[in-house]
Amino acid sequence: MAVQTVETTPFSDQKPGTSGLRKTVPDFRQPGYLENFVQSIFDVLAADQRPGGDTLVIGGDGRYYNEQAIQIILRMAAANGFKRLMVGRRGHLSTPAVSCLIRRYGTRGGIVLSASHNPGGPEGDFGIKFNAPNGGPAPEGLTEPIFERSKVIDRYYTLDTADISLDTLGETELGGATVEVIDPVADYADLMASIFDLDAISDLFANGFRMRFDAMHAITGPYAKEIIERRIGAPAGTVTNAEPLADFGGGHPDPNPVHAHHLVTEMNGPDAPDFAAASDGDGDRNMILGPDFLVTPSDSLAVLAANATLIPRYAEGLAGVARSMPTSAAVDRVAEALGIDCYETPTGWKFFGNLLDDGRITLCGEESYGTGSNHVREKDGLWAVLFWLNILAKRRESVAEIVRGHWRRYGRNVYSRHDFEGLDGDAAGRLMEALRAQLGELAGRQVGDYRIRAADDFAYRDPVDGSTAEAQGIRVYFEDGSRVAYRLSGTGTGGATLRLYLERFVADPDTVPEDAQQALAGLIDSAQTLCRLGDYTGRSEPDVRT
Ligand code: VG1
Ligand code: CO
Repeated sequence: MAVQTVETTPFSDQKPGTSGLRKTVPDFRQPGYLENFVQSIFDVLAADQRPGGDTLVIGGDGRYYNEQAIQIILRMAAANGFKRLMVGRRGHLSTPAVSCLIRRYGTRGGIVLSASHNPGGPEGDFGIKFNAPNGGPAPEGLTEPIFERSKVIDRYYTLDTADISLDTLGETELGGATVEVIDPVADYADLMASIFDLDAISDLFANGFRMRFDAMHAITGPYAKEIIERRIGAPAGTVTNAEPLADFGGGHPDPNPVHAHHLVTEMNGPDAPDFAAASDGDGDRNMILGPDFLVTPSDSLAVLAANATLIPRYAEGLAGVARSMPTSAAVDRVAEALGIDCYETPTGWKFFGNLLDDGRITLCGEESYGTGSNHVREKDGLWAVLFWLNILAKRRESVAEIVRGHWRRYGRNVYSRHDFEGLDGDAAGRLMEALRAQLGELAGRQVGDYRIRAADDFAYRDPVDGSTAEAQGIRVYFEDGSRVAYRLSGTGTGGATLRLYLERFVADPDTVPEDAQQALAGLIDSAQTLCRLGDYTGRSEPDVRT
């Protein structure tokens, strides 16, 4: 089968953001758009001498355009000389499952098709991300050359062949490559069984424990059905909205109190189960709830770290932990008590990769409902849910008892993130630039009830390879130990989103209202005043509070 060389012209907008290239479906359907980006990846890999085989893992979250994109990528990968292409049945693979497969089979890497928590459909969002041989999102040392290549690309390679069926397991030849359609769930489910005490969790359910897992019609449905219902034996119906749909059933596959509101309502109702959880479009995020109780992601990371030795895989303890800059310092307090290192990294999972590879950390997480460990190199939604289930099976306390007990022991980092969406991009940029311009003069300034102690623009130097990342968000520290941070989102496809991260430490949790918005009211005012939010954006109410 002859390789075709197709002439193309570059697109100027293929710079990867926080998590790969995210654009709308119509953007991706422009002739050559997907092809240019994929060929840019392959050209950089061809020039790159890092180890890795001739095998590539390919899969996505099942959203609209998933399968068409995979057919294009399969032909291009074969034309570019890959020998083995592992694809999930129907083109389905969760992001953590791709990471698991790359590591288990030692492949050259993988391609994930997803726009994660962004809505799908013909007018919705799509995305593509390359994962390196360690299983993790490509670091900037790879994404920058890919972007540079995309600016000058003038040809791509493909085959003139029909689509191949992805519906049945097995192998098909494709122009010198073997396409292997695999069960998307099996390897991942085996990995989970090797980490957690599934028998203890089965026993919990046998004693009447009730749970709701909401897959939000995204990719985790089949994974949760297999692990929670079949292997653990939770009652049928524990996993809801389990069928992955191209438009996520019209929903917004973002597990937070706004987009998973029905779950919050159920957990506040009279017949609430003991535990509830949800995951996002591509299965790497998690939301954890108990009856009348929502666990913030920052607290969740701290609780997992403090209870890690209850889990078989982490029984020997943790090497260290890491959190992204905007994430609360709750886990820092646990690390201090355990006498282990705690790293603060820029937003985005790619920054945890070196710390995990180098054995410096075992657990890490972000405030955006992402938690993970060294078992893969992505955040992992279902893993976090199983971690909580394992803790609950061992401690036999409620979710709220565990978190309130944690606060009493370590103090509470009261936390919230406020998102202002759909802003004019220029106005949002000016707001950030104005803040940056005054960083040197902020110390000592009184803003409302709060006096500023220090402020900076977060810059990171990777302790393993020395690479640097500048301008990762503005941090403002106050005299009482509170902190606010300001960042623009790097995952959206329309307008700008300003994220305001608010954190206040209280040694005694009983001295503040349990509701974070109430406990943070004064800080919220000061944070908005300091950045002159109203002047730049005309806004004072966020679209989403998490
Ligand atoms: C958001 C989150 C960030 C996360 C990223 C990818 O990025 O804030 O913590 O790593 O999404 O998550 P941003 O730039 O919009 O703040 V996923 O689940 O979309 O891959
Ligand atoms: Co995601």
